[in-house]
Amino acid sequence: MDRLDAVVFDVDGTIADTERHGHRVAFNMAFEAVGLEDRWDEELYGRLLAVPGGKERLDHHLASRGVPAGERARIVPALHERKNAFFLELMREGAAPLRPGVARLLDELAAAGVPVAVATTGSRPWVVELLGVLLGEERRGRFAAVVTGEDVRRQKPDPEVYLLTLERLGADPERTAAVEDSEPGLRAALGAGLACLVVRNGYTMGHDFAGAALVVDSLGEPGQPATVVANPHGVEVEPLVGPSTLGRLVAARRGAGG
Ligand code: XBP
Ligand code: MG
Repeated sequence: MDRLDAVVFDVDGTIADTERHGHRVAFNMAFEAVGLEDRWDEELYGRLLAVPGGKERLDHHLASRGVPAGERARIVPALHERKNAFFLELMREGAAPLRPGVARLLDELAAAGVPVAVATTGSRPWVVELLGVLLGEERRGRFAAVVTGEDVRRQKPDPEVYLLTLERLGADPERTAAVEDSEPGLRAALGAGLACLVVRNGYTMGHDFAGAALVVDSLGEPGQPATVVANPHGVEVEPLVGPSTLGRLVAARRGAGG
């Protein structure tokens, strides 16, 4: 297998499809809990996802309907905390299960001795908890680094979260792969020099994934192979995307001088 220093996983939309029935519903529950009339339907939330960070998304939305900055500064932090609590409740109830192939890939990477990490815009109060809810304590313990939106000054598409993750891993970006779901996530990974595998989802289907080393609709599970959407390096893709495919992506990107 081509050498892999590490694989860095995004969370929202990648490990689980958390946005549509997780975060979005939790934001609406928080609005209701504090007596606000706002509700984000699936279409509006899809547009609001262009704003990285839940607090920033709330501030952007409230500003768009004329809430003064001072009032926003007063209500957004508490509103976001309420959302995070509702979000974890929803996820514990199974609102957004693990995406196909995530647990399998993590287990295969562990068996191959490849370190893994998380780099997410999401907030630490729920990220670490959610990894345990979705993956179990043993798999959660395998992440050598969990870097969240609180740990950086600039959110994706800025590469800061990936640069910090590489630093904590002591990994060579040219031998590290990222697994992402969205264009901002892809841009952040590319900006830090990683080869990026994109696993599209309903909200990111139409994003521009130029620069991705491979785009699939799923990592693949037995009986449900990965569907390749774009394979610019023409690498051999296992029907169940595993460490070998990721190693080939990293080698191909290095060979292409990307
Ligand atoms: C996705 C995000 C996050 C979530 C909401 O992060 O942009 O803001 O939508 O989580 P990623 P917070 O895909 O990088 O995991 O409310 O905690 O920001
Ligand atoms: Mg994401």
